[in-house]
Amino acid sequence: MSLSWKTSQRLLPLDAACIAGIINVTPDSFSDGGRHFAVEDAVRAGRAMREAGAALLDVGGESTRPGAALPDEAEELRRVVPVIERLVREVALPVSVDTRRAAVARAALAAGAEIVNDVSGLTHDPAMAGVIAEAGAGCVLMHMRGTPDTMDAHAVYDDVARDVARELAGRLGAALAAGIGPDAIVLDPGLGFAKTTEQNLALIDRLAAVLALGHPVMVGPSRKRFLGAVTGRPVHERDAATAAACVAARMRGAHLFRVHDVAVTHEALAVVDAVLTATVRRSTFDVQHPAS
Ligand code: PMM
Repeated sequence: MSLSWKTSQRLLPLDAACIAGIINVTPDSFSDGGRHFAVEDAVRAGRAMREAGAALLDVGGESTRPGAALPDEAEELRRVVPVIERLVREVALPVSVDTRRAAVARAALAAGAEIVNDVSGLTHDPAMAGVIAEAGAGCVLMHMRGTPDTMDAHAVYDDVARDVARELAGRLGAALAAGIGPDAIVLDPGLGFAKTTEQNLALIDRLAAVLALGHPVMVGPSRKRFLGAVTGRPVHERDAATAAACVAARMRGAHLFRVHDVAVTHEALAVVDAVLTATVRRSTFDVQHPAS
C-alpha cells in the first residue's frame, strides 16, 4: 500500500525515504552560523538541495539550539516570509515553515508554504492548531519538554521511548480535536530536545514506539550534539554521522529526514531503500518460486 502525506497543496509520496533540506534563516543558528541569512543565499541553497535529492525545504527563522532565546515576532516574519516567497516561486519543491508562532505560520502559508513544523507540538501558541486546520496544511508535531532555553533540565524519563510516544499521543489528540486531518500529521520524536545522548540513541533504536501511533515519522538528527558525543567531531564535521543516524532510523521505519547536508544523506538512504526493496522483491520471488 502506498503511503503519502497530505499538505495544503498535494499528496507527498512517502514510499521512498523523504528528505527535508534545512534552510535556517537566522544569524545565530548553531550549525550553519548564519550562512543562509541573505535571501539570495537561501534560494541558492534551496536549488542545490533540490539537485541533491531533497523532496521538501524546511525554512526556519528561530534558532532552537539549547539555551536560545526567541526572536521577536516581527523579526521572525522578516526573516522567513521573503525566503519562502522566493523558494516557492523559484525552486519547485514543497516548503514547510519551522515556527512555534501562529502569526508566522499564517504568513508563511499565505506566502506559499504548505506544511507547518512546530517544535513545540502546538503547545507554544494556542492559535497554532486552528491556523493549520483552517489552511489544511501538513503538520509536524515534534516532541519536546520545556522550551529551548529550559529543555536540558527536563531530560528525565522512566522509559524514553514509551514516555515520548505517550506525550506525542497527547499532542496528536489535541491536533485531531482542533480539526487537523489525520492524514496531514507527521510525528517527530524531537532528537536533541530535552534528551541526553543515550536517550537520543535509544529513541532511534526504539522508533517503533512512535510508529505505533499510526503516523509517518520524521527525524532530525542533523549535526546534533549527541552525534558529536558519539564521534568526537565538531558541528561542521557531523554530516557522515548524520547520514549514519538517518540510515539507522530508516532501518527502524522512519519516513522523513530533516538534514543540512542533503547529498550525503540522500545517497546513504538510497542504498538503504535499494536493500529494503531488494528484500521485498526477493520475498515475492520466494513466494512465486518456492524451494522444492
Ligand atoms: N530540530 C531543530 C529544529 N527544528 N524540527 C523537527 N521537526 N525536528 C527536529 O529535530 C528539529 C526541528 C534544531 O536543529 P537546527 O537548529 O539545526 O535546525
